Amino acid sequence: MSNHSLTILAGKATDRPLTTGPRVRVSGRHRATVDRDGCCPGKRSRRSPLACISFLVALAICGYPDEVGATPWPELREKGILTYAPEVPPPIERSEPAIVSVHLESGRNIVEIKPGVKYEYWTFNGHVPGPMLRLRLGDVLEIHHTNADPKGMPHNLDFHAVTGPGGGAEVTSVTPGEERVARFKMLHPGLFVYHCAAPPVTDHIANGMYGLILVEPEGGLPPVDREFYIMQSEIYAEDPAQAAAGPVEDDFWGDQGEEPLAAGVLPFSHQNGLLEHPSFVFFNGRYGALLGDNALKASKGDRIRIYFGNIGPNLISSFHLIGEMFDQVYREADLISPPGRSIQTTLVPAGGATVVEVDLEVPGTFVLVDHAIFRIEKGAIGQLQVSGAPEPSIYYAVDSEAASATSPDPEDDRR
Ligand SMILES: [Cu+2]
Repeated sequence: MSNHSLTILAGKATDRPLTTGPRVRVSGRHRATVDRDGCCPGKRSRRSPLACISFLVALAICGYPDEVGATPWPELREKGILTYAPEVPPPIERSEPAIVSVHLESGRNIVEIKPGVKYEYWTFNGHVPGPMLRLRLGDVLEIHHTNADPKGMPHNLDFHAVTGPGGGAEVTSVTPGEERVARFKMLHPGLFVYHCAAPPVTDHIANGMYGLILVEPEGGLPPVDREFYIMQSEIYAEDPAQAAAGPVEDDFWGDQGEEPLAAGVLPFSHQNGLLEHPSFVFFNGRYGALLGDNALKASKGDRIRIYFGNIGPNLISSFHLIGEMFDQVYREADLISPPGRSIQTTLVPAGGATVVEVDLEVPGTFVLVDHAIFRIEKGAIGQLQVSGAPEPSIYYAVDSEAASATSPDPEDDRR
């Protein structure tokens, strides 16, 4: 007895006819139909030939045994702790590998992403970013994936921590009402992104379906005082002027033909994604998620660790903490090699992550940014509030009288 799955890949034509299997309905942009002759007929009559040819197409009939009798699964079994940004699951105390069971549900949620601006996110467990998972090298992630998408769209899970086709996407694809369960052994330590990879993967990522999974190395990570989860992302919304001018012709898909949204909800723009022209760049899914009352909080003397992911979908992040150096940077979230030290700004690729540690010697408010600095005006800004007594030996404002008494005449410097 085996299951079968259909995989549709965007951007590449196949010379193989789709001769196996029944007529299949897929999400591809987002209601296209693929049938036995390999065409994409029907709904998208206005789709450009380029899009029709290049959309899709590989049909993979894969057998996955229902039982893997001889597989030596870990004897320990536990329920994974899921947390939502900026919270991080606690360090793993056990030294033996375990089967870690986690339930993720795909869905939608209309969120006020900026005061007065609403956006319909596609979500895992109702949140953007999705929950953070924490395992240890050698653990087996047992993922239970269900789908509650009210618009009937299939979704799946591509974990960058998973070794195997699609990072698990092939065996976790579900339509509403279904549940699929898969087990993946963690072979590499690191901090990894996960995302939905259902076609078109561009839209599923851009609309919010992503999160982080940490796989601790053997022996765990050094203890720190506080840990935080931050995810950078872009939103590609339709410009109001574009919307007023009528339907947008998309360079790839032709007529976008998006489903209507509730009044006051900002429409997604695939075309602006193609142009790499984001409307917003956020930390943790919305403007102000890390500002004011939502700022990260720590105390003078703490060592903090930030798990920072960048899902893109297009931009590379220049992650920087104003007024501090990263004492340690696990570059590109490599938790095996010795970390870099005393680094001001670190690059985080789209679909990548980093882990940084900072010793907080001085109190005050520190600002997190993508140092591609115009992006702060698009939302890529947060705060870290550090409490504690002043530390004048490190940071001290010398008043003007004292300065004149103790410093050389400033005019000297101008001669
Ligand atoms: Cu999806």
